[in-house]
Amino acid sequence: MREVLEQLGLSLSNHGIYSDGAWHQGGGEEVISFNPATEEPLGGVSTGTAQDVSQVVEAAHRRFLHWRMVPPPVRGEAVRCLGQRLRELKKPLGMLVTLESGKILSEGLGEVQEMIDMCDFAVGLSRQLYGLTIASERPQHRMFEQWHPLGVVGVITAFNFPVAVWAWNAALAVVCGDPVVWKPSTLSPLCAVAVMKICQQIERELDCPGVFHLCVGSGQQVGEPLVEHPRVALISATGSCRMGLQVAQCAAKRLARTLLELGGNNAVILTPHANLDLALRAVVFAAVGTAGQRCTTLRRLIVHESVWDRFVPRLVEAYQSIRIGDPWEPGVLMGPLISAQAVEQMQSALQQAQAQGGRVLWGGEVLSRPGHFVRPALVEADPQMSIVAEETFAPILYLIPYQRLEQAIEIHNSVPQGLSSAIFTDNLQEAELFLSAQGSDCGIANVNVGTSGAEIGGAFGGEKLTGGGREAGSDAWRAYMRRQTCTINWGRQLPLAQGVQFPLPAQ
Ligand code: UN1
Repeated sequence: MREVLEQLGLSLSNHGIYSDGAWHQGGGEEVISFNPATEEPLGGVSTGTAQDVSQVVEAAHRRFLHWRMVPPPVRGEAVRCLGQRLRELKKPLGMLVTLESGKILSEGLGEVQEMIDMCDFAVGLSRQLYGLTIASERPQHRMFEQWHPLGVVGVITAFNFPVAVWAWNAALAVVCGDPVVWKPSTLSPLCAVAVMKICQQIERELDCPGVFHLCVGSGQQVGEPLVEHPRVALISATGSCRMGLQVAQCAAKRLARTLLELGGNNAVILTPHANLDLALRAVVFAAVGTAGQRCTTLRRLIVHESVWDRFVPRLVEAYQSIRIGDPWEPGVLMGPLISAQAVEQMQSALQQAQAQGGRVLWGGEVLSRPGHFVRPALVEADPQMSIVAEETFAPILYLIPYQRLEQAIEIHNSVPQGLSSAIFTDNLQEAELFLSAQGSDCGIANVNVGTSGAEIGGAFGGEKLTGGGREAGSDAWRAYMRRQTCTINWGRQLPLAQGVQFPLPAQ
């Protein structure tokens, strides 16, 4: 463990503020990061205050005034170097993700790969920040759109993807001309410090200090001042719906832009035409992967009553075979939850489910060993149960029977969140209905692919209480730029749009 930390330039006590190419202590208290699998401390990180946030944002803004004029492909070079360094450090950084977040090593490495993919994508994009050319209705006029850098981007991330979600935002923002100020979760501050040490090297090599910034601290001490700061043009926040509502309200006071990626309550519909072998593997990965702590985690399985008896016993058997333990051990598929509080929340949700008429088919117990370990739970449920409409950030899968596909879709869409969704079927009509405008109401809708594990090439995000933001691939970059519509008159007349006449009296 110590070698991993050393390889990444971390010590037992680290500065949590990085700004203008230098590390600072900040005025807040130190947070200690714990390994959720052992409850042992991994290291401490100092935190910032509102005053530190202000200084960091001002520094980022000063850099913005210069960075916005650097040609995008040259800005892309910083991201290309970041991707290169991440390739070299994939193993130790993946291991640190595992140590700090508790996800299994393959997923820790996958998360670093997601950063690398995002860097590659953004480098290509640095030559493709295209604007439209528009046909003008006026003679000898040319109309077009161009995209300019927006300003400082504040990025608030959660513990469950302690590095990848920052990369979704940072890789795009930097290419788009926006310096980034990162507020990571205080549950995974070491990952953020490690990433920022890599950024520091790149800023030195390319002589561009001030592009990447970090300010570790709580929501109240660092998050709120960041969202309130008038120089922060865009706040990209990932976390609970509750947190997102606060961010949105606070940002709305100064009409700042937000990009919100909040809670999910993702479902799979399993039809009579599903390939059950395929579905079984997909369901278990989506429900149990990352110990049920992804925003894309499968939380509701809506099963046709004709397949219930063939599928559910196999699912219980698969759950029984899942190895739970130290996430760095080969063969382990499920690590711990992030904290004792997460374990309590899971227990409380299971109690509520039972009180509301749900039946626990398997699992849910807390394991008596150090670390926050639980057994994943399968609960037979009714869609009317209020707990089913909530996102509990833990491995609880509610199983709900249905008779008609239209009814399944109604159940599917009946929750307040709208992130990810999937149908398992080999029937074309069923698949297309699910993807149609009267099908899934989510930002992500899959056929024969689970709800989690999206590639970065697509735009990522969801509707309703999930917040409506889109990050990562496709045209998500547009959120990090401002659009300018330009009209040039290259003639010697002044024709007005819509045929309006406005003759001045002869002079
Ligand atoms: C999250 O949990 O906040 O699609 C992000 C997925 C991952 C990203 C999850 N690529 O599951």
